[in-house]
Amino acid sequence: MVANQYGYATGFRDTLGALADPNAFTGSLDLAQVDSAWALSKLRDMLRIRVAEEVIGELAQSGEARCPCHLGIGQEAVAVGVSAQLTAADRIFGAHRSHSHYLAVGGGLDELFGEVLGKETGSSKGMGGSMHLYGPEVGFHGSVPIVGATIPIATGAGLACKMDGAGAIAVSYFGDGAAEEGLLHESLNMASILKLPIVFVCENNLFSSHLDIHLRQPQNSVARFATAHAVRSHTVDGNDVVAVSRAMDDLATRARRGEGAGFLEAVTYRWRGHVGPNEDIDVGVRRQPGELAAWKKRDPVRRLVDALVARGALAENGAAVLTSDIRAQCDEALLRARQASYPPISNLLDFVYQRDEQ
Ligand SMILES: Cc1ncc(C[n+]2csc(CCOP(=O)(O)OP(=O)(O)O)c2C)c(N)n1
Ligand SMILES: [Mg+2]
Repeated sequence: MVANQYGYATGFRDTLGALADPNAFTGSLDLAQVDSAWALSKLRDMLRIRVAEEVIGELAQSGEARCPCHLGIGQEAVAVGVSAQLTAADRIFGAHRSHSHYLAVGGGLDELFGEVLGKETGSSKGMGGSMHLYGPEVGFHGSVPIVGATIPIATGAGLACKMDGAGAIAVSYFGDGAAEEGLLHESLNMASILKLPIVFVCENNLFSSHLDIHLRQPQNSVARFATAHAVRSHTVDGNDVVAVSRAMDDLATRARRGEGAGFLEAVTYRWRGHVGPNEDIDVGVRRQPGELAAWKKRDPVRRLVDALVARGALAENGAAVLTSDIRAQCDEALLRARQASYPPISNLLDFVYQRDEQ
């Protein structure tokens, strides 16, 4: 029995084992079966997300971004590995920490920064902010701040994909905290019984706001909920883009073939606090000293860079060159977002209520 900080025995069982241990999986990625061009393109995608989120962190720090910003720095391999198996015909739904989900399927930097700054050029026309991203042209059908809220919508989209019969799938991204919402369990049951083409992707970063999973759940692997609903699942190192992509390949392929829903649990860790740019504070609570430093050794970007350099597919300074190139693209997109207009006040109720066409 483990006694938690409130002094009661939780009966907590560590079912993730090494996957939840930041000292494991710290070496360079195994690229034995992986094409260098593929790995390089995934590295570019991950760096684009990381640098864009660093920019958003700066905007939050300076107060220029006035919406709450939830950064997923450290978790980039999940969205990039999952998106490697998706097309724009698929229907992807995110949540409050979804910059990566949007960018990984090809969402634009202009639309992202525009939205974060509340400008008309934003992906939701500046009416939503960081937690309301939308890009149906790239398959991203929306993110919302209410924890778990998009899970049943994605399940409905899975039903629509099945009725369309064109081989598209739905994807629902959510966190380990959302696994505590009833919505997930109803959705898993429906997806299972109707054999829906949907993949539930749980980014298990071991925290919901400032609360460690061992204070909230009796076990730390959430894939047990999929098993309970007879949904096929994989639990993988979410900081390994190859492992995520392979697991997603299996689940997405089966869903497209009519074999029903899948559940991907990707174990990862966010480097910043729950909301905002700080590394050391989670919603006013100090983070465990040393834990972040330990998790940074499992950096999904550095591990891929090391593997590519060892193979001779990337120069020693290759990642630095890529990073400064992406930073320049981000700076240009940010300049355009700064120059764009705010939506006029007369648009305030647009997109809130359905208007009857007379
Ligand atoms: C229904 C609901 N309850 C609580 C909140 C407040 N809240 C926002 S994010 C969050 C943590 C969610 O944790 P998780 O699902 O693990 O996602 P993560 O933040 O770790 O990415 C909470 C409790 C909310 N937005 N909606
Ligand atoms: Mg979480």
